[in-house]
Amino acid sequence: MWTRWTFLFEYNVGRQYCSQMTVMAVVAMVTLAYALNTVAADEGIADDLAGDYCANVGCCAERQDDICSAPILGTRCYCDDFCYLNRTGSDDCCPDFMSVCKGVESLPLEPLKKDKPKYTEKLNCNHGEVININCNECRCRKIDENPTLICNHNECLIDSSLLDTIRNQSRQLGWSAKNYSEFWGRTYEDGLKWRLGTLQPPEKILQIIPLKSVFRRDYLKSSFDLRKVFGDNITDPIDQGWCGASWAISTAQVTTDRFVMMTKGLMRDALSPKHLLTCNNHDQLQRGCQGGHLISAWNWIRTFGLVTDECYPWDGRMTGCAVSNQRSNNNLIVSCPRSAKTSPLRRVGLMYRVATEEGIMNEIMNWGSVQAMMKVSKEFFMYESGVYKCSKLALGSKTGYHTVRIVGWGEEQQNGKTVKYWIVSNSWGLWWGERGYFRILKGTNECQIEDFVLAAMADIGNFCNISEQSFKENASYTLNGTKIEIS
Ligand SMILES: *[C@@H]1O[C@H](CO)[C@@H](O)[C@H](O)[C@H]1NC(C)=O
Ligand SMILES: *[C@@H]1O[C@H](CO)[C@@H](O)[C@H](O)[C@H]1NC(C)=O
Ligand SMILES: *[C@@H]1O[C@H](CO)[C@@H](O)[C@H](O)[C@H]1NC(C)=O
Ligand SMILES: *[C@@H]1O[C@H](CO)[C@@H](O)[C@H](O)[C@H]1NC(C)=O
Ligand SMILES: *[C@@H]1O[C@H](CO)[C@@H](O)[C@H](O)[C@H]1NC(C)=O
Ligand SMILES: *[C@@H]1O[C@H](CO)[C@@H](O)[C@H](O)[C@H]1NC(C)=O
Ligand SMILES: CC(=O)N[C@H]1CO[C@H](CO)[C@@H](O)[C@@H]1O
Repeated sequence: MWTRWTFLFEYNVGRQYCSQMTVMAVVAMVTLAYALNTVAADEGIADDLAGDYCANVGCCAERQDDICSAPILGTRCYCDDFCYLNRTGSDDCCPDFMSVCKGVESLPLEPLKKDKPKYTEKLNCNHGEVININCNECRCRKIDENPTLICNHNECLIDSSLLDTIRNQSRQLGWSAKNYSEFWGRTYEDGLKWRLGTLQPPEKILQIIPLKSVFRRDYLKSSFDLRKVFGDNITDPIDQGWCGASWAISTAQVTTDRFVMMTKGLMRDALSPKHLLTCNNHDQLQRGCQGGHLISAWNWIRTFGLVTDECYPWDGRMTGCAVSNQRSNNNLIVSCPRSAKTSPLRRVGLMYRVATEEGIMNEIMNWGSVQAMMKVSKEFFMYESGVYKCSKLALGSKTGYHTVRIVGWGEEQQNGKTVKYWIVSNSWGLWWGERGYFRILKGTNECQIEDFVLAAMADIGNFCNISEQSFKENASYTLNGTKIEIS
């Protein structure tokens, strides 16, 4: 509900031009109808969004209560010079103010998500000049003979004022924020679309009954880090680039880690997220760089398998599937794209869900990293270091689903208190966060990170002779009340 109202609000403050109003009104109406369920979709446009404002109420030089103003979406808009000269107040001009009162030609009708022009504070500019302010393009136009900068007002991925706030409060927050040059100049919309990439699972899937793991509490240490146990054999965070592939990267990397762990480092080739990204689309549900479902990804590795990253390397791009679906040698080997080499196909068993703080810890300690879905909001993109908490700083801005890889946990002292955290690999490259990783508060389901945690056993089939003893020992899971033997 909240996000819908915010959405509405966005269009409400962006109502500068008549030409765009029609589109906005339709969007606002759809949103309203959706949110309140009260307005029939075909009843058209709300009365106060219907059209002429200043054309009806007239234009004024000064603000006078109830003159030169009109009701709009639960508030009032104005047709006086005050509405755009008073830059400290809210921007409250009527949609047709510029065209009716100032005689400025309307901008051509454009798709909504593109330009939503707005005035900025900066008034001095050279006529015709085009400059970029963060993620917005501004053009200098003459209005009343005054050169005025007219800008888009996209929400930017690096939000300067949010950055300031976090920097000022980083001691209390326990984490710090950074202006990443890779993110500067990009819109928040781009961030949500191309830097995340996990399609929200249906309710039924979210409620998969988690495995009951059997473990001894005193066996769980207060800190554990797969990177310390396996060193370089735990693969570094990959940079997904501007491709919503967190679903593929996290699944491939968790699978890799599990092979490393369960074969004690014998099978340590990084597996190919590109293989998953480009080939796991036969069911039309996966959308490549526009996101994917985790369940489908795991099923695909279970039934087909993954080649190594060396065989089909990551390049951050969606292309056609370049791995043949012809398997040879007892279904375990395929040829690599554009080379004479072959690669083994690594597979996993059935995917399962892990729940509770201790259950997740036990899982990682025994079997390797796990995959976790999380709800990401704007401030997360700016995380630099420390123990991240899903703060309320960006409340009201849109959120998106992302998938990451939990590789361990630990604790540290903050202002005299012990703070427990997860150690998590992101997929934005080594330049982001703590060398590609971040830490996040543990045990409090921050950003829903403990809600939907998935894993699968590596199918180490013909390697059982090596690690059979070690991996049979603790294989006492029960699924939905039924004991599962791992063999
Ligand atoms: C600007 O508008 C706001 C809100 O309408 C008002 O509180 C403020 O006093 C105005 N500022 C100036 C300089 O007139
Ligand atoms: C942050 O702190 C600086 C200096 O103390 C101050 O000027 C600025 O207004 C603060 N910004 C925010 C958003 O709190
Ligand atoms: C962020 O970094 C870019 C360069 O990468 C710089 O141009 C911009 O001014 C910085 N913004 C803030 C708010 O520090
Ligand atoms: C990690 O890989 C190296 C080879 O690159 C190997 O020599 C080493 O034993 C492995 N370490 C662990 C802890 O498995
Ligand atoms: C385990 O089995 C694999 C494949 O069958 C074989 O290549 C390997 O030599 C065996 N290892 C041991 C220690 O027996
Ligand atoms: C779990 O058990 C319940 C009741 O015994 C059954 O209805 C359900 O289908 C089972 N779910 C799975 C995934 O096996
Ligand atoms: C191979 C392995 O991790 N074995 C562990 C099984 O669990 C017991 C305690 O429950 C550990 O002592 C073993 O090291």
